[in-house]
Parts: sequence; C-alpha cells; structure tokens
Amino acid sequence: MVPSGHGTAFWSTLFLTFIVLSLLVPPPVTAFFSLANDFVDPSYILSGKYKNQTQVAQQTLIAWANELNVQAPWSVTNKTYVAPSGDKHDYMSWSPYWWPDCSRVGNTTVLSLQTEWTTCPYVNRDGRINPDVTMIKDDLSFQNLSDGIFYNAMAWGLQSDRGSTVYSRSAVNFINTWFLNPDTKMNPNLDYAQIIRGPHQWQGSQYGLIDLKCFPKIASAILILRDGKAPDWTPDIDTGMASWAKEYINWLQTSAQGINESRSTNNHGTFYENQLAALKLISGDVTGANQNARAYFSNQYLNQISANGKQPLELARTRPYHYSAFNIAGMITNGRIAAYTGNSSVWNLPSLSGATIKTAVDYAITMNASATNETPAIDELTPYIAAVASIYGDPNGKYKTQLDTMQSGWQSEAWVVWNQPLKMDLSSPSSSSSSSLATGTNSSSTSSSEKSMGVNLLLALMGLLMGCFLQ
Ligand SMILES: *[C@@H]1O[C@H](CO)[C@@H](O)[C@H](O)[C@H]1NC(C)=O
Ligand SMILES: *[C@@H]1O[C@H](CO)[C@@H](O)[C@H](O)[C@H]1NC(C)=O
Ligand SMILES: *[C@@H]1O[C@H](CO)[C@@H](O)[C@H](O)[C@H]1NC(C)=O
Ligand SMILES: *[C@@H]1O[C@H](CO)[C@@H](O)[C@H](O)[C@H]1NC(C)=O
Ligand SMILES: *[C@@H]1O[C@H](CO)[C@@H](O)[C@H](O)[C@H]1NC(C)=O
Ligand SMILES: *[C@@H]1O[C@H](CO)[C@@H](O)[C@H](O)[C@H]1NC(C)=O
Ligand SMILES: *[C@@H]1O[C@H](CO)[C@@H](O)[C@H](O)[C@H]1NC(C)=O
Ligand SMILES: CC(=O)N[C@H]1CO[C@H](CO)[C@@H](O)[C@@H]1O
Repeated sequence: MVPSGHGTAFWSTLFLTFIVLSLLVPPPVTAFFSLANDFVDPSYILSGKYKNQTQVAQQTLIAWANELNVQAPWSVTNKTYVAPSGDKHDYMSWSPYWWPDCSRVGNTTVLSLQTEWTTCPYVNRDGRINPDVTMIKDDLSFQNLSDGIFYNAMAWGLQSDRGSTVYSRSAVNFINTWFLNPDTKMNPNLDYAQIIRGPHQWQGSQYGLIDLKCFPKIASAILILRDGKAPDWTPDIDTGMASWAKEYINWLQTSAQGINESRSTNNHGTFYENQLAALKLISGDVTGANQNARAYFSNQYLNQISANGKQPLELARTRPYHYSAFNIAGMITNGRIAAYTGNSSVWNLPSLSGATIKTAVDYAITMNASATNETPAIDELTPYIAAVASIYGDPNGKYKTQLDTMQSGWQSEAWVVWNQPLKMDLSSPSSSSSSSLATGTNSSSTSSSEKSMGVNLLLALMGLLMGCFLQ
C-alpha cells in the first residue's frame, strides 16, 4: 500500500529517477584481476589517443580504481606480527611453499601456533601454498597497493582535464602512506621477505624479492603523474620517492639476497630486473633503467626460450601453464621498459635458440591448461596475447581469434586500454554479451567515464531531492 503523506509528484519523480538511472548506468565491467606485471608507456596514456575504441575498457579501469580505493590505504605497519628486528616498519612475509613437520618435536598434543613456527622444521612442497602465510598480509597489501597506484594514476591520466581529482589524490596518498609518512612507511629493504620458519634465526630469503615484483606498475603511475604534471604530485613527494627508490636499489644490489636473486635463471631473474629497472625510472635514472632491462636480454632471456617457444625452466615447475604465463609477463615488462628507454630492438632479439618473446607466447597459446588442472590460469595469459598483438601486429587476425576463443568479453578488460594499437578490430563475434558491450561503447557520449558516472549520481540525487520537496 502507498504510505500516506506522499503525493503523486513524489512517486512520479521517483519513477523518473529510476528511468534516468537505468538509462545512464554504465555497462557491466569485468571483475577485478591483478596482472602479474606490466609497464605502461606514460606518453600513451597522456596522449589521449584510441579513446573511442576502448571506452568500456576505460570504464573497467576506473571501476577497478574505485574498488581498490575502498580498502586503501595500505601499510606494512598494519600487520599484527612484527619482524624479528622488532621494527614495525620492516616488511615481512613467510615463504609460501614451506610446511611444518612436527613429527620429531614431541607433537603429541596440538602445539600453539607460535610454538609450531619456532620449534618444527619446515619442509618444501613446491607449488602447494601453506594457507597460514596469509596471516601476514604485507605481500598481498603490496600487490593491492601497486594496483591501486597503477589504476588510479591511469584513471587520472585518461581524463582530459588534468586538475586534482580523487584519482590523483588517491595515488599520491597510497604512495605517501606506504613509502614516505614517518608513521607508516616501509624501511627500504627486504631483510625479512619469505622467511622460512623453524627452530633457527629467522631471515628473509632471496626468493622473497619477488614479493615486490610489481614496481613497474608503480613506475608507470609515477611517470604519468610526473610527466602529466599532476598538481597532487608535489616536488616533495617526487624527491622523497626518488630517494626511497635509491636506498632500496642499493639494498637490491648489495645484499646477499639481492645478489643471489640477480643470478636466478628462471622467472625470479626476469622479475629481479623488472623491479630494478622500474626503481631506476622512479629515481629519475633513465639510463640505468635501460641498462637493467637490457641486462635481462643479454643474460637470463638468452637461455629461457627453446626454438619451439617452450620455456623449460618454467615447464619444470608444478604449475607449468601459470609459470609460463608468469615469466612472459616479466619478459614483456622488461621489453616495454627497454623500448620506453630507447631500445625497442629487444622485441626481435633472438634467444640462443633463435626464439623471441613472440615465439614464447605462440607456444604458450598451444598449451592445454586443463591437462595440468590450471584452467583458471588462462586469464593470466590473455593480457599478454593482446600485448604481443599490440607490439608485433596481428595481420591475419590470429591473436584476436585466440582471445575470442580463450576469454569471451575480453574487450572490456582494463588491459585493453593500453595494449593499443591492437591493429585489430575490437568487435567480437555475434555473441549476446558482446553486442551489449558495443551499445555501451557508443551510448556514453562524454569523454570521461568518471564525468558520466558523476552526472548519473547528480541526476539521481536531484531526482530524490525533488521527490522530497514535492511531496
Ligand atoms: C573512432 O576511431 C576511429 C579510428 O581511430 C575513427 O576513424 C572514428 O572516427 C572514431 N569515431 C568517433 C566517434 O570518434
Ligand atoms: C601435530 O600433532 C597433531 C595431533 O597428532 C596433528 O593433528 C598435527 O597435524 C601435527 N602437526 C604438525 C604440523 O605436524
Ligand atoms: C587485496 O584486494 C583483494 C581484491 O579486492 C581483496 O579481496 C583483498 O582482501 C585485498 N587484500 C589486502 C591485504 O588488501
Ligand atoms: C646466497 O647463495 C649462497 C650460495 O648458494 C648461499 O650460501 C647463501 O645462503 C645465499 N644467501 C641468501 C641470503 O639467500
Ligand atoms: C639494444 O639492446 C640490444 C641488447 O642488449 C643491443 O644488442 C643493441 O645494440 C641495443 N641497441 C641500441 C640502439 O642501443
Ligand atoms: C586438454 O586436457 C583435457 C584434460 O586432460 C582433455 O580432456 C582435453 O581433451 C585436452 N584438450 C586438447 C585440445 O587436447
Ligand atoms: C558506434 O559509433 C560508430 C561511430 O559513430 C558507428 O560507426 C558504429 O556503427 C556505432 N556502433 C553501434 C553499435 O551503434
Ligand atoms: C585494514 C587497515 O587496518 N588498514 C590501515 C593500514 O594503515 C593505514 C595507515 O595507518 C590506515 O589508514 C589503514 O586504515
């Protein structure tokens, strides 16, 4: 029954509000997904090109920034457990594939967690993640932090009006909280990353360096804010971040963990150079960034790809599909940093067997993820198929066909925004979900999705207010 006190005007305004809302609500965007790694050339985002064919992907990107902003900001000082140093500013994580063996330490009754961690020897089970490592969230926080900074800076850069926005303020706030604010900052070292627990003095391992592999996302973001002259990117923040990067670079290049990790031949070596090259860009050392990205191509890269495109070091692992896609992410990121710093010849640089990054992706496409129970890992490869199409071209439509087969609705993924020009037609085969995407693309006429969403909200609010006054 209609409650008394509300006149016809109220109900018709409410009805109109719903009509307006249903017409203007943006099309659905895909669920948030964290890329293993990537580097986006800031001049591409700042150029404003290819906007009309990536409208839905841009909406996804902005939706992901909004989603990450809800859980932000992140800080190493958030964790309940403190590193063995006793300093809450020290980053800490536990090695994911190590499990306690308490059989020889009088485990007749159930041990308390703290006793288990410090008295039972830990044994390695490759690929099997010990669920209790998520009790410490520094690694997941850093992953979300890097995505939060990455998507917010791009959301800012996609807007034609480059004033201070919620996106530039968020990106800067996240950087300040994690790296610079004296109360919440992280010390620039990984002394306690991927600790193997047990009855010995706890230390980080070289493998822990991979926890911070996503610095190229942060570097892309900082370059967008810096080159785009974002008002929120102040000289103090720029200088502070550059000096943090320099201190951490020094740790990466001189600590035992860093030196060992630089010699890794598999994906660990690939990601080590990703991280170092990105930090050099943050510190303002473009030549150094070029040297690190190229160091990968004159070392690890040469032995990582067989003539047929297989990556033997990754295929040897327990999750071969995941690890193949994972290392491809690192290769492409090193390639993109090398290209950005002036050396795009790496795309066609042959490995010792004569293969290139393209050969590695062409082989990975033929792998059967279900055969190794890794079907969800298909989504880890598709962004890099688009990257290869963007870098090498797709004259016969081979990569587009692959994407259509592997991931329906891929056109609305955020990574479509920067894997341009795809040199391909972005329309998908006549499936129902894609035709609604095509309509969505054309229906939003404003240049910025944030603006159109803001307009929606404003109209809805106006409708509701009018409803109140007219009753
Ligand atoms: C969309 O982009 C294409 C190719 O860049 C261009 O030819 C076309 O005019 C654009 N359409 C609109 C509506 O901007
Ligand atoms: C310790 O002993 C309990 C009881 O026998 C057993 O359930 C548990 O799995 C053991 N823990 C470890 C880490 O070995
Ligand atoms: C990281 O982001 C994911 C996805 O939004 C969320 O489920 C998770 O709780 C976040 N973790 C941390 C530690 O921020
Ligand atoms: C580094 O590698 C050497 C030689 O393999 C090893 O003895 C040492 O324990 C490693 N150190 C770290 C911190 O990983
Ligand atoms: C680019 O890097 C490759 C591999 O390190 C090297 O062979 C080549 O000479 C470099 N080209 C330029 C122009 O620096
Ligand atoms: C992929 O592997 C699954 C599971 O082993 C199998 O059922 C399927 O036929 C394979 N697909 C191809 C194309 O070989
Ligand atoms: C979208 O707009 C373009 C350019 O105006 C037009 O060519 C295309 O047919 C439109 N697509 C749809 C689905 O309306
Ligand atoms: C989840 C959580 O506790 N987040 C906090 C982490 O630390 C920052 C900085 O102190 C806080 O702002 C967050 O609320």
